[in-house]
Amino acid sequence: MRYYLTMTGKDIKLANEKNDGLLLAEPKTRTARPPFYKVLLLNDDFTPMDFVVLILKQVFHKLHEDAINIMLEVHHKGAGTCGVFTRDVAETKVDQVVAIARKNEHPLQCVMEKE
Ligand code: TYC
Repeated sequence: MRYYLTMTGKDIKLANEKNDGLLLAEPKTRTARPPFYKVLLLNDDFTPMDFVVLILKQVFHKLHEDAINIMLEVHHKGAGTCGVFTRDVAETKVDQVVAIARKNEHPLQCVMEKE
């Protein structure tokens, strides 16, 4: 007896000449997406505005105008999103920001948050 694997729409069936097929699997309709992480800058009273703009341009590749707007959002609201990344990239960005800030003796804080 010959068997055939058939696919009709999303159904995968094992069929033979005599029957219409046995349903083997209904594939998941949703494909899991990798988790993403938001990287946020936090406000403080000491880090110079120009330095924050520089960070946004150097680490997050923001255009000058966008960097100013994000910096002002952080300044006025307490926090602001610099970008959304996979976990490894987000961790690297956070580490880079904190390292550059400490080297320049600024208390700037940068954190990541699961989306
Ligand atoms: N609040 C700071 C100031 O007035 C500027 C600032 C903006 C600091 C954004 C941190 O993430 C920050 N100099």
